[in-house]
Amino acid sequence: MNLAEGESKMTHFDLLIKGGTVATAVDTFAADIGINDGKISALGSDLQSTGRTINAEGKLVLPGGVESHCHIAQESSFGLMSADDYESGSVSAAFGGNTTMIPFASQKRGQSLYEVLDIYHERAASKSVIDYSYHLILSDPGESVLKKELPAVFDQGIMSFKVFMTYDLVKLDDGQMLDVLDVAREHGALTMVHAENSALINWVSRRLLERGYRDPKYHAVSHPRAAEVEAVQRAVQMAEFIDAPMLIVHVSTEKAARAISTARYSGSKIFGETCPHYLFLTSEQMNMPGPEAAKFCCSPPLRDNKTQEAMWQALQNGTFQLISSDHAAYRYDETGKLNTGPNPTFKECANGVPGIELRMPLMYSEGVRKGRISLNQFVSLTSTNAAKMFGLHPRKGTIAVGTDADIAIWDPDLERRVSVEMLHDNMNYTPYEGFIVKGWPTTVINRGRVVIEDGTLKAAKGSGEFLKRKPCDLTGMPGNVAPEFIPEKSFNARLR
Ligand code: DUC
Ligand code: ZN
Ligand code: ZN
Repeated sequence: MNLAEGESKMTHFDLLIKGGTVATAVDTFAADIGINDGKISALGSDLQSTGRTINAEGKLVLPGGVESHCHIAQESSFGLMSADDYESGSVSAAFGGNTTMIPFASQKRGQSLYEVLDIYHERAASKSVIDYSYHLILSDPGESVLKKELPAVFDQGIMSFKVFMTYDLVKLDDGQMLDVLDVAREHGALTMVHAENSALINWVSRRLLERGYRDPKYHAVSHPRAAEVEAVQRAVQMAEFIDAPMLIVHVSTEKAARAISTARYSGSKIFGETCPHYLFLTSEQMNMPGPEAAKFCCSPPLRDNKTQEAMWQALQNGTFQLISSDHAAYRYDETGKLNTGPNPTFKECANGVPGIELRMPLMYSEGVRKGRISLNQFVSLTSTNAAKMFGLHPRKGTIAVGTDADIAIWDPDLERRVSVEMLHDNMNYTPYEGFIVKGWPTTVINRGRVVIEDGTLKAAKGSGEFLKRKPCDLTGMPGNVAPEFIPEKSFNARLR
């Protein structure tokens, strides 16, 4: 139809986002976005609608964040419940620009995976305001788990799981690691690894305690870099041997990053993630007497300024595909960090720092605004790559016709000073108190539903949906494989 001058084509969209600058993992362009039935139904210029229109002039219109590493309504290995449930955790995530989160469903030893999933469905379904899935934490991969339960869980669309090489109550030995990698390979699932050498940490910890170094600030000393580097190297060898993809989570050292990059350069499917606390905090912050340093205890621990630079480089050059919050929130009181008493040793304080709401604003402010990463890298690191790796792409993680209308509208010039009061998690401190952050999401839309607007929660609890995921899609992941390299045939390939 040809329109006469001054006449515009009026269509109905349930929601129209007009006049913004859209960015995906690859492109930045001006476009209006028409949304119908929860999906993006049109991208174009000068779209007109009889339905509701949101003016996005001067704003960035980005895919909603996919937060793929957070601990929500989850007990630690010692049985301590995290501060955030699926309501406060998802609300906080949404205020931070996320429209999907993938927390953990954690198996206690002796527990069947079916029971684990029943528990977490119960915790999530009536509470989450954004879409969600889980990664399993596997602590007891016996025969029934490997042969029956894990494949059944994959059939339910839970295509990833995490294993620990440390923490006495959850860790797997190398043989168990090989067992689970083998099952993962067969089903196209992704194994996430907490890589720290358990014996090394226990060895150092015992000596520290014997010599009277008890305070939480020694936590960082008790988890030396060598513990991470050795475990990452071992995990990588196991993944290469089985020929299974592996994601090393919360990488905190330069040498571990290099091990990942070298492995991928050799053609292996090894991927890496780091977290905002390794970019913005250092162990110097723990240099205080008494229990307060417990606020910064996390594993792997905070490092130093030089390592921060190495972590930025690994994000810039494609060694890491993800920046995730590892939100593991324990309040600074007797329900959390001080649950064993007012003066915990570094061994007793719960591990983890909060950060689900600040992950993307910090990365935008310090990454994009300061020229460390491009806007498109920001989108891939916070949304698209996670959607791909965890089997949600293209439904999630991008802006295109036919995808879920999961969109965060950002005011790139809004500047705010971080304080615990402004955040929506269930915490009584933030390690980022006082940080000046420029660039915040102001409207957040999940499947066409406005979840956050004008600083207010608009979505009902329980309105987020459980997402059945596909096998992980590792095509097109940023990588650095040498073109002439011919990898040795894997163990499994040799048997074929
Ligand atoms: N380390 C973990 O492995 N999980 C939760 C938080 C932390 O610090
Ligand atoms: Zn971990
Ligand atoms: Zn974690």
